[in-house]
Amino acid sequence: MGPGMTTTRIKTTCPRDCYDACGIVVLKKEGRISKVLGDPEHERSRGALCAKCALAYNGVWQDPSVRLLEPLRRSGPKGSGQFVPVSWDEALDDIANHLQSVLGQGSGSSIFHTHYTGTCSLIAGNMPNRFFNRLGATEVDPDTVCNKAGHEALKLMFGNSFGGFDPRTADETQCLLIWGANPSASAPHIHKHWLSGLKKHASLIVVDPIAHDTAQLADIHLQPQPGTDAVLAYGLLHVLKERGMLDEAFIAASVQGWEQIQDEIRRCTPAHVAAITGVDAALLERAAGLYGAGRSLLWMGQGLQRQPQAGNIMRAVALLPTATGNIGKSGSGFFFMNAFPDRGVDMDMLCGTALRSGPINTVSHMDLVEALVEPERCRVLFTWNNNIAASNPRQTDLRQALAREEIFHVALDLFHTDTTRYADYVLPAASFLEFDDLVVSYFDYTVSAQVKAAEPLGQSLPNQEIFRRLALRLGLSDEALYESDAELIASLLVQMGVDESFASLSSKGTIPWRETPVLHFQDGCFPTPSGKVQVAASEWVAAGQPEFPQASSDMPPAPGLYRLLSPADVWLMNSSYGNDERIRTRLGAQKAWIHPDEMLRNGFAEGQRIQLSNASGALVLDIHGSDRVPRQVVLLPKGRWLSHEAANANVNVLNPGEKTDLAESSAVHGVLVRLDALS
Ligand SMILES: Nc1nc2c(c(=O)[nH]1)N[C@H]1C(S)=C(S)[C@@H](COP(=O)(O)OP(=O)(O)OC[C@H]3O[C@@H](n4cnc5c(=O)[nH]c(N)nc54)[C@H](O)[C@@H]3O)O[C@H]1N2
Ligand SMILES: Nc1nc2c(c(=O)[nH]1)N[C@H]1C(S)=C(S)[C@@H](COP(=O)(O)OP(=O)(O)OC[C@H]3O[C@@H](n4cnc5c(=O)[nH]c(N)nc54)[C@H](O)[C@@H]3O)O[C@H]1N2
Ligand code: SF4
Ligand SMILES: [Mo]
Repeated sequence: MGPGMTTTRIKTTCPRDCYDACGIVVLKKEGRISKVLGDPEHERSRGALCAKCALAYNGVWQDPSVRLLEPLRRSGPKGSGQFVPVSWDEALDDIANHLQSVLGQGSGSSIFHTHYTGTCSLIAGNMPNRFFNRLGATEVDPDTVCNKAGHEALKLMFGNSFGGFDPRTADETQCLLIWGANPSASAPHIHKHWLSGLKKHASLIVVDPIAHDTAQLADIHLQPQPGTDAVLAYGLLHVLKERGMLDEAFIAASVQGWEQIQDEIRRCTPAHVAAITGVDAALLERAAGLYGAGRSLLWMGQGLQRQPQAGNIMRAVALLPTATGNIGKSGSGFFFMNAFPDRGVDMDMLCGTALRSGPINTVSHMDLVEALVEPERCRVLFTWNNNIAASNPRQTDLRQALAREEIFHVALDLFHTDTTRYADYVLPAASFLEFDDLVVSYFDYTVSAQVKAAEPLGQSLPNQEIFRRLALRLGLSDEALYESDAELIASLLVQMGVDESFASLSSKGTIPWRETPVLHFQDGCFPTPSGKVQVAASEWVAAGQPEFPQASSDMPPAPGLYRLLSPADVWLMNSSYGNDERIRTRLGAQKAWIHPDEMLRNGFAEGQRIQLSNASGALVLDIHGSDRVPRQVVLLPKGRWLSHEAANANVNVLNPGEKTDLAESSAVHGVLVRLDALS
């Protein structure tokens, strides 16, 4: 082999919004990336990327004919898709001029920005907030489109939503209860390796309306109607209490408000619960017995809390580890998200909170349309790291709002998306393969290096560099706006207590954050006002919740209506990859699934084109029968690109943007639709 054919191997990490945070190996031949693969030494990926990323990272992610290569300026009406290439200088000067004129009138808060999880790496995902904090901009609260209700509920109850069980302690568990998560789609390696390992010594219970692949792996699958989970949780508590399986000592020492829920527990007999949830009473009793017997883990999924009564549901389900003392001991605990603030990352430093001159203005994603259509309220809009036209509720209204000429819109992305179409300027972002950063898994307690494997494609730049350059055009002098990636990486490693250089971390890819497993609440102290688990507390009332969790549920859909569930798609990462040809081939036409009996009842043929509709909109697609879906439910996974669909819309055209009962978060799994055959 000649010197020109040398293959180099670079370890890096997938920074997408995914529990797995896979280790990656990039192979380079003659200085060019020849293949992006899973790292065989990484505990999760074990040599294989998930099917979607294996295609996309070797497909669109590196394809110069699909990636944005240079800044673009709009040259036709908004949304028309007409753009001309411009230089970075031209683009940044013009954008800075627009910002100057708004700032000159003292209306920093009319500069809006929406961002989320295009990349979850620490710097590219967070540092741009410094720029917006300095301008006094309005932040569209990122978590409100995903998991804010769950975070708020766990924070009110336990004082911390960012730290859950350490998966390494699972060796000591006898039971894992997965409630409203679907690892087979959203955490494919955890499903494949971790769960099958765990099943060798522990039982698996899954609570989900859909019999997905993880539910099929379970020893017990409880299949409630959506939105009935609080009643189900109380039913489990009823059985646990009857069988004397509660941890009375833990309750006495560490729980506030336990006595207030006794009536709810009493009335939730298995028969009562079965009537409301549809879960067989005997199966519920078996599940309670398994969970109550051993050290048990509880994984509370994101799907669980995208319900109208999300706050109440989360607190009711979180009663299970509380009641059984499955907290603070190895092999026990609950997990929602092991996020990086829990690993020492100083979020205020990373996001530049100190650069604000006053309190931050925020608005929920659920209220974005109102903000955009109100004259003068929003004059400049930045969208970076997300694709709101595809991911947000009220798709039709949002697209109309984005088409308003009054709003000066700057969009950053790797690709020309359904959102960038509406922008005045589209700025090309570099991909995670093209710059250094840090990745912190939200499942495992690890720290990983994201390592530059290639030069940015075309003229693209990492998010943070785009905002550094824009700050310079605005003549801003705050040093924090210009901190380099290398400086930031070094201080983040120190904050996390990682005693290694980035070079050393890069050679390993991923390291454990702590050598020994993390055990939350081991000392029995909870960072709540009372120092206890707050089952009932005035803080709940102040947050607009009842004092204690209610054994309540959503009403079943009225006759003729169906509950629409739109969770993660196996082939997509939110809306990412919806533009990859090979992935689109696998996705096929947009389709939804209902129970075979419902197919019969409606007289639908397999694959027939039907219409889903409600007051928000209508979507025409193919309908299929599946006994994995319960009656009265339609399954239609999220994430299709509008412009690649015959309907020029995806499931969010049906999403009215209803808020949860806590934290103004998305109640997208509560949407109701009707189904009609097309004549
Ligand atoms: N119906 C329905 N809708 C939902 C949900 C649901 O369950 N049902 N789930 C919601 C949830 S949980 C979430 S988190 C949101 C997610 O929604 P979004 O945050 O909009 O996520 P994506 O659709 O993946 O958009 C990320 C964009 O970032 C781009 N990107 C990738 N890397 C970079 C980068 O380095 N820089 C920049 N500038 N861009 C980059 C990608 O190309 C992509 O266009 O969707 C929500 N929408
Ligand atoms: N392949 C892939 N992976 C992803 C993503 C993706 O789009 N595609 N998105 C990423 C993001 S942003 C997130 S937030 C996570 C989300 O990943 P998860 O935490 O797995 O959450 P979801 O996929 O939204 O929904 C999980 C399950 O919740 C169930 N569910 C819905 N309503 C109810 C209910 O009322 N009760 C109960 N018990 N269950 C209910 C759904 O049927 C679904 O099976 O996945 C991440 N990983
Ligand atoms: S999206 Fe998830 S499963 Fe796929 S490569 Fe990235 S971390 Fe792994
Ligand atoms: Mo999410």
